[in-house]
Amino acid sequence: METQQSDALDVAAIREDFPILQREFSGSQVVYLDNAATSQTPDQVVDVIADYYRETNANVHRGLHHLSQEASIAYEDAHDRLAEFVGASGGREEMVFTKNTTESENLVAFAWGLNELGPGDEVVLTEMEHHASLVTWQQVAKKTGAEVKYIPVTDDGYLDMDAAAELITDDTQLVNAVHVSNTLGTVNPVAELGDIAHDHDALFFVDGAQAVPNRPVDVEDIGADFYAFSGHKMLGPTGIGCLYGRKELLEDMEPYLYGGMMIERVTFEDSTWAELPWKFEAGTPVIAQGIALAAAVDYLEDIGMERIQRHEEQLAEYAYDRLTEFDDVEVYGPPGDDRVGLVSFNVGSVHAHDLSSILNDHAVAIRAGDHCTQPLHDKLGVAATARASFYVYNTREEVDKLIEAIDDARQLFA
Ligand code: 7TS
Repeated sequence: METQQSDALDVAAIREDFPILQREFSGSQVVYLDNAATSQTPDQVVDVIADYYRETNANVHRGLHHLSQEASIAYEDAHDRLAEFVGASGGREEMVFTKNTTESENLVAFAWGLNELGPGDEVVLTEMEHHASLVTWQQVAKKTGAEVKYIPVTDDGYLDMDAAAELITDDTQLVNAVHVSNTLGTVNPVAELGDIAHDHDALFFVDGAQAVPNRPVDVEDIGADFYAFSGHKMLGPTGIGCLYGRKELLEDMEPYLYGGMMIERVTFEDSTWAELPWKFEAGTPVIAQGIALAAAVDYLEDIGMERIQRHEEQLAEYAYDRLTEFDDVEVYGPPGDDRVGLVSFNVGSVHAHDLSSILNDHAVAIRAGDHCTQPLHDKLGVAATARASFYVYNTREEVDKLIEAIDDARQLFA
């Protein structure tokens, strides 16, 4: 495939690291535009996983033998690397490895929320939350008698910050907001939201699943008390997520899962907990995944997060402009020059699933459905949207292929 050099990135060179992008279906090379669901993994990260299992594999924290020591050091260092990547100055003590963003959300909701919330307390979310936070806080609210409130989304896809200032009150114990919406592509003013939360002594929890992969993130500049993200959306493996938490908060919190590895001392009567972050990592942890995620971070930083952000924004703006040329295509969310690298849309009365299936005939991989934001889709008045999402290896030519395939679908359904 012809690949042009974007003014932000040398995409042709990057694509060499992703052999999966050479795959063909029915004679067409795959155009992978489902990166908001999961990203591809470069050879450099695959090699780290393979090398780990070939050369180092052992359980961590327990063994006195060489292999266990090597694995332990690499695994612990990976925590420092991830902490540094998102600006957590406390290092590994502020960086818990989980399974994914969803588990990071559950960790805070159950380890903190279940113990701290009660009747009269409020948790403020946004109408553009992913089910990972929305469903989780709903359940904890039910168990504790607390109430969940939602900051509205405006018609053009932004958070209504005036409403936020009204909704967040001294009854608010925690505000949980997506940094970047996986459906609208909106980048939320998280630092501003954090200030409002803190003015009312509420904690501020950011779901960064769609932000950490594509922009520089500094949890301390944002003022986040907790910040969650997933490895598999940022060139890392599946099965690992991260939870940044301010050290004092994590120290005060009860564990989330109990068992081996997270204890200091156990008697038949009682137990005490290991130091941070191990107190929150019960059982054999995500060793290979953690080490590989640190390698993914090296890969991303070699490219440069500002450049990745610019590349994605350029692709999204181009896709937005091309899509809005069709008068029967509705695009959701902010204008093309003010969004991250994803575009959700519908074509006339064609169901998003049918559209996705026709695009698949052209080997164009997009997502169709509610993207785990059903209440937001209710608000948009649609059951489903089609979504194209871009990453470091995508090109303008691939956006052109997307548009050609959509045009084909339009004519088929006309
Ligand atoms: N939060 C946001 C903003 C997300 O986009 C996702 C995943 C999650 C949380 C959950 O991440 P997980 O790693 O725990 O699954 N979003 C999507 C998506 O948009 N399509 O597939 C998964």
